[in-house]
Amino acid sequence: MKIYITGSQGAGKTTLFRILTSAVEGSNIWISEVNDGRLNSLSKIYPEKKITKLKFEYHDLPPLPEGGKPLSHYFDNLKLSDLVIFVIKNFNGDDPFQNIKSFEEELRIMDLSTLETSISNLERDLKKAKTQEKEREYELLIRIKREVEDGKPIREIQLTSDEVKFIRGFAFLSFKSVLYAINIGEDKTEKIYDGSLSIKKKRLISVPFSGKLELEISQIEPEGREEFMKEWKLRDLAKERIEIALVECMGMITFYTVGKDEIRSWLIPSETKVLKAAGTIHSDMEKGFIRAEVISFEELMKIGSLKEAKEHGLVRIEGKDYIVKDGDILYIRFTS
Ligand SMILES: Nc1nc2c(ncn2[C@@H]2O[C@H](COP(=O)(O)OP(=O)(O)O)[C@@H](O)[C@H]2O)c(=O)[nH]1
Ligand SMILES: [Mg+2]
Repeated sequence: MKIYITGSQGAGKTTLFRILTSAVEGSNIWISEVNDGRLNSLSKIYPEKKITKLKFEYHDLPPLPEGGKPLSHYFDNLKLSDLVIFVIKNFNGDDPFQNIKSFEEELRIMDLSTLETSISNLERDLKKAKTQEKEREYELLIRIKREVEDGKPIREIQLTSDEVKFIRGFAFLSFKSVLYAINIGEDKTEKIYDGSLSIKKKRLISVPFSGKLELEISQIEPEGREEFMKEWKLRDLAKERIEIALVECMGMITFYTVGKDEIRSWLIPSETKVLKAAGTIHSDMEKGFIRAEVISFEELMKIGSLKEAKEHGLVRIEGKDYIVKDGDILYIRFTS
């Protein structure tokens, strides 16, 4: 997963980049392991097994060009990401909702220009030779353009899976997942938890954080953190809070495998069938799939071990069409 961090000068991009990674001073790209609390709990049950965490690649981008400088080059670069984090400086009184509105509008303006070019290219093609396929594409782009003009980001437009496949090639910006990270500075940390700054829409999420303070806390040894967190009324770590939101913002869920010597987390799109999930572990598991043995993370924690869970009949047997839930622990039976 490539995650690009953008925003205006001084918003706290580099501060956030350093909260999310252990990047050395001066670097602006870093691959960082995701801190998953559930994975840590599983490793307490199986201390002898190796843990394999998810990894995200973070890019600390230069600030957005300001003062009427051309933006298209900068935005073209954003197209290469899987998700964009837009950092908002809220600690000088900026209205975060206004900031979100402006950036969303910028994304739509860029898409409109892509749409206009693509539509006129298609018109030219259609004049030369009409095909049903080209006509359908043309109709689709016209429909999308109308909705974008009406102020809708492409991620909110109703599209069939075939339509989604077709538009992927355009890398539309308002189709991307965007996480708005609102830097509240030293303002009351209650604002992180009271929901007043939290938005949750389809592939658009906002998460408050306190840049300077939470960077300092992330740099304290784990044993000493609790005291500071209590003092500042922080219930979680910014890295974990934001990573959970990132996964949700991408429309993904996490499942786990507990193997002979490894505990591992995996990302899949929500609403994925277990057959496909098996395929993300290994293509042989999808090909030779027999059944899945499933238990939720909460149930496993309650009973304490997989062995006990099996004895109590808490491990369910599921067929290939089972829809994997966030937090499921899967064991795939397959023939090779
Ligand atoms: N007071 C205060 N300053 C902050 C906070 N977060 C970042 N800063 C400061 O704002 C300045 C710009 O932050 P930086 O992360 O480099 O912003 P960037 O330009 O977006 O990369 C730095 O001096 C930071 O120390 C915060 O929560 N409170
Ligand atoms: Mg910076």
